[in-house]
Amino acid sequence: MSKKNMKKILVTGSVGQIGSELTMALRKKHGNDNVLATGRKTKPSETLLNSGPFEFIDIVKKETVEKVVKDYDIDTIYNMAAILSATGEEKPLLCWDVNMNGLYNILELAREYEMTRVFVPSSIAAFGPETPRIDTPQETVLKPKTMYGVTKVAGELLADYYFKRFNVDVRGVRYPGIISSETLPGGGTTDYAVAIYYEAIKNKRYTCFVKKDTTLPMMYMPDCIKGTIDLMEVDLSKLKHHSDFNLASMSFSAGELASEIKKHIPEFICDYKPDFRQVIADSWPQSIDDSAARKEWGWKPSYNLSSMTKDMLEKLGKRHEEGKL
Ligand code: AKB
Repeated sequence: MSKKNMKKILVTGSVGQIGSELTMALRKKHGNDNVLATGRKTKPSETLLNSGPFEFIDIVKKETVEKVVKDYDIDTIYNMAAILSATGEEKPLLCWDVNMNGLYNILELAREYEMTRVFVPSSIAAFGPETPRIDTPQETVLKPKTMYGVTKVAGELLADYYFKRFNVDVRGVRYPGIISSETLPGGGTTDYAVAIYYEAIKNKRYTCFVKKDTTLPMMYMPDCIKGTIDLMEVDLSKLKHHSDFNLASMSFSAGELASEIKKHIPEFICDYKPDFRQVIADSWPQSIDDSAARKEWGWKPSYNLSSMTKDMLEKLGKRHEEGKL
């Protein structure tokens, strides 16, 4: 590949749940030195540090992002830095600042430096209690009741505005809850669906913070990474939507998840003590219609609850045996 065609990618939030695995996947694909991992405060893992460049930036402070954009000649950004739903309810102003002012800085830099492409994640949190909860359509009511959801709807609109008004090729999906074995999520409502696996392996017990019959759309990390990169690589002419693709994989209740884990660890016990996150979960859809993503860029997930659970328990079980969990 000639230098001119070589992508120089910046990942914000690379120390986070999705960012950490996305960075490694992009490094594998585009070469370690071509993918700059960045974070705000949290110490990056050895894997991230040893495999390519890392810098501390703060997306709310535009000059810190601009410096690395210039230094590394960045032409593509995956903006994975965000405050999630539960933390967003505890710190709504911080949530607005990072998710909106941070996003604005990213989009402005993409415009000013004429970047090739930007990825901006949205979420099922863009929906609210007035949205149809089963098979939620692509075009539907967007009246979220959380600050996180408000920033996701406004973020989708802002990103699409940058596409139409300034020709910045911004793309994004509405992620469901993401389940992964490498980096724990932080501050989300769907975090229980990850914590339950860790606790099942470590203590054979978990107290879940949503009710047993709470059903939400979820996805396993390998599908999440594949979908994210596939959308970023598809030819622009194929896309009718840009920053707001519904994306689905599987839906299950907290009780069904616990039963699936019990098939592998029969002594596992899960009890339920709903807290403030129950209200958030109840305002989100149970299942999603992702036919636009399937049609426009060929989205097709591979994992279901059973294959994901087998893989999660194998991976976490191995790390536990090695004393690394
Ligand atoms: C959260 O729970 O806040 C996130 C999300 C669904 O966007 N995982």
